[in-house]
Amino acid sequence: MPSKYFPEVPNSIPFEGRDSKNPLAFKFYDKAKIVGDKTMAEHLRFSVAYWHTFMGSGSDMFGAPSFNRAWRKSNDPLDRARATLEAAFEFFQKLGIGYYCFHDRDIAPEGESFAQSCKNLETLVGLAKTLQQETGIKLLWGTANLFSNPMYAQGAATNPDAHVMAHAAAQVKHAIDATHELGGENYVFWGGREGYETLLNTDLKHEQEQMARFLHMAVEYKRKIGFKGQFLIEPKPAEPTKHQYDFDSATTLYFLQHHGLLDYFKLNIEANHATLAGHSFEHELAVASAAGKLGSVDANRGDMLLGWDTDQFPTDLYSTTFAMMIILKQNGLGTGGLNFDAKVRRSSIDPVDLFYAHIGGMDAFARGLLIARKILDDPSLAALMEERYASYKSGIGLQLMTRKAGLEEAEQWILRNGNPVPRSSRQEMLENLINSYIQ
Ligand code: XLS
Ligand code: CA
Ligand code: CA
Repeated sequence: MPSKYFPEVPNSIPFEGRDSKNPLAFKFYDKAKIVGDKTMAEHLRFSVAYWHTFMGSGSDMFGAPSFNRAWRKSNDPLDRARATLEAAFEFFQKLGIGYYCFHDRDIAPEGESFAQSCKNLETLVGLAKTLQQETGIKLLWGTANLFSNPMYAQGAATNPDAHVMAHAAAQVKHAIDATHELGGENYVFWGGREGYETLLNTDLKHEQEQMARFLHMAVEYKRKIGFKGQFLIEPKPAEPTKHQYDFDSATTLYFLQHHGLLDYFKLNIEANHATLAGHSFEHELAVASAAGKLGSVDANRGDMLLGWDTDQFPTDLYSTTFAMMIILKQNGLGTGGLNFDAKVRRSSIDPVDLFYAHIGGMDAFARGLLIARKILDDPSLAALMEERYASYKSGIGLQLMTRKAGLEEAEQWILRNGNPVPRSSRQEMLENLINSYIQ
């Protein structure tokens, strides 16, 4: 593939090790390096988010676009989309990344009519398929943009107007078709505007049931066309609506279970959405994983001083380490991956900044993987955990766990054995242990 859009970047980003000072080299991500039972690339399954990296313009609520991208120049929307796709594949190849993710409206422009939008998408999907075949780069997931068009201002699946819900359904059908055609390994539902601003005009119960029906329709369609990818739901507590229905992992799991959808979905956990919900990233991962439902990750970070969805590239080693500990413990993400749903800052205006950002994110997770593996291999952490819960293995603990003891038996036992003796949680000692591995 010609070096057209990123001429300042070599054909491939090399691994040069931690002492390298080359900003266009990996210091920790060595894709073929074996960690435990898999290569780094197999563990991490990195993906680029099409919307931020190739469609992001640097505009914000206060200012005009600040990025001047060669691939966004043509006045013809379809030509612009083709150039963007070419730039994307040049970027994926040079970076050495295996996957990408898109919204339907990222890769193809919306047309005057729904039929025209579908045609545009089919055209670009055809081109993407050829580029995937030529390069071996794969689609981690596809999704539908059900939030930008003003018709979705009051929701897509949950819109009070059935006409809008029908449009959203038609659009999702087509986005699933596109994902299927490209061999997408997952399909994501992020309910951008599925929530509400005020209860004065919102029948919350009706909207939630409507959302469940919509998801059931998607499950039926998936089965019908034989799409084998994993369906994922991405929780987020707020933004753009005040109250989003998929607030966090726990809320979403309850929703899925309540509506008979749990068997068909896993969760796609985004770090910034976790912190927006008042949780840590690892808490959200742990809740999803404990339910056997951690399917994929949107790897980014928020700014704790700002609190909103800043979608920054991940750099925090504690965060990547804790995330990788959870992912390793559940033996990987299966068909999921680590998708950099992250954007360079508005002032990072050069195309090469996109490389620096991804290299940094990939290195931060590669390092997190290495550290997490060592921590999990250290028997002292597992031994402490084992010991902390050991009292449930026998005696009254075992009776409580097996429901052989109820409230009355517990009362009799306490009367015989007296009050428990407090025991230390060893938190600081454990924090020191983690620090001894962060290097
Ligand atoms: C927005 C979401 C979105 C989803 C895909 O906050 O992160 O980008 O990941 O629709
Ligand atoms: Ca996301
Ligand atoms: Ca986000």
